[in-house]
Amino acid sequence: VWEYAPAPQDADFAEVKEQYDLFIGGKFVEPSKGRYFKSTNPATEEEITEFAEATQKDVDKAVKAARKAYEGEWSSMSGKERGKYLYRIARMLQERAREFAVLESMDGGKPIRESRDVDIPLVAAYFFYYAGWADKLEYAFPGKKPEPYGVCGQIIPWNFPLLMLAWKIAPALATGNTVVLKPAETTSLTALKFAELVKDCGLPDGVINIVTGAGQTGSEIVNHKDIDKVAFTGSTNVGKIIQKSLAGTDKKYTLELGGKGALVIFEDAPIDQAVEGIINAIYFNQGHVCCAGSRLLVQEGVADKVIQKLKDRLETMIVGDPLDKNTDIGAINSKEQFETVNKYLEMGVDEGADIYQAKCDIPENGYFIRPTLFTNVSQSNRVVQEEIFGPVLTVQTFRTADEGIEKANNTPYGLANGVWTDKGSKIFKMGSKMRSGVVWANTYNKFDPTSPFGGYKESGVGREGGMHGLAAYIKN
Ligand code: TXE
Repeated sequence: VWEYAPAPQDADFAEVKEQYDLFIGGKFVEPSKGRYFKSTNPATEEEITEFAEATQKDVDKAVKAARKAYEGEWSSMSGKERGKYLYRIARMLQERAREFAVLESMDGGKPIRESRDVDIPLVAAYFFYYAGWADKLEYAFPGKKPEPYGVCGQIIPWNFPLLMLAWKIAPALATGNTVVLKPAETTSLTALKFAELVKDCGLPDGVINIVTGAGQTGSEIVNHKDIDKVAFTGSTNVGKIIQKSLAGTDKKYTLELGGKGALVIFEDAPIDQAVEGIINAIYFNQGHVCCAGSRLLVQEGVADKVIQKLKDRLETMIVGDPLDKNTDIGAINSKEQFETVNKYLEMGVDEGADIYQAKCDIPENGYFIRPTLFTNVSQSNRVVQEEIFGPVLTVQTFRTADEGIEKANNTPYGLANGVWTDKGSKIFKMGSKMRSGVVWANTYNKFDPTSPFGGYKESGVGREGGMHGLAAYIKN
């Protein structure tokens, strides 16, 4: 739980309109072709609302609005003034935290306990953090004249909708850029609610533009000639497409892509604490986490004990209604992702793994998957190598630290890993030898605005968060 004291709530309910337009130049405008697409609640399969489908023409309009804002009032504004807007956004988010949390859970399927205690408080925290940098850029980058890129195109995924928006928008604005952001098609609701908040906060028109749509809209943003920088979070496949299309242009880019994090549990680890760590690492947000710890590597001497404790713990987990405060695992984000995860469950069995699923009840409707373990897997199995992005953990054993390191590093990804041990020396060894942007020790999935985050290998290019995240929005 983030330590900022929550501000008083002024929204007791979460209002959802029947239809949402695009947010361009400070106004809500209809999409040029008049097309909208439906958005459903993955826990009930009921339609929630409709979002506008932005075409090339709409993206162009948004980029022009962002350019106009960049060349107008925004670029001549002092850092201190820009910071004031970011502080204001952060405060307004806190005031409406409950409403945002409910909408995030309805639209995306994550348990309300997580959106209330993790997502939304962190969203505010990132805005506060970058607000603080806005008037201190010359101290952050001594000897430089920190200049923004101009207009940034930002494309975000569906696993942490509002948090990814904050990771993108807060540092871009702190450094004086303007943005055109596209939320994911299954989770655009809180981005549009955020647009309403932006309108209320008096930010100059065009500094933030939100366009909705599917991959095609994203591609129009990436390839628009007047975009100076692209920031993308999503699948490694799409990241590669974006990287290829930017090759040969002078656009800058950061890519936050997939992962297949390893949890290395040594025999000297506090076992009960490690089991809780594993639960948090893989079942948080239904496993829709790019840095999820989806591969357990447990030292042979304690393997049976850890696996048994893990199975017992799975039986206590509650899978179901995301809006129920007791729920541990909510709904899989979309029908498509539900099918993907189920495909991997079948694949694991076909590859010869033993499957263990908690025996808990799950609702009849909606996209729910019981927490799952695969034991008896080998390193080359696709369920060990590929990002499943669901509540599915593979279990392997190792004997020596070097074998643990070798297995941890043996996937195409390198975003995050974790280590559990009583020995500081092992933490240092694993921290320096495991090839990933983050290595957590005796904990997992801990986020803080001051810490940089990003991947090695196919997990991405560049860093977000902290001063690194600020540097990603200024010219070298
Ligand atoms: O992601 P996409 P998908 C992984 C995860 C998941 C898989 C598929 O393994 O199972 O990806 O998810 C936009 N040009 N992750 O297909 O397509 C899209 O509209 C520009 C991991 O939903 O990458 C959305 O806004 N943009 C990941 C965003 O990209 C394009 C988070 C992400 O969608 C585009 C999400 C294009 N050609 C999925 N095509 C993580 N690492 O956090 C799509 N988009």
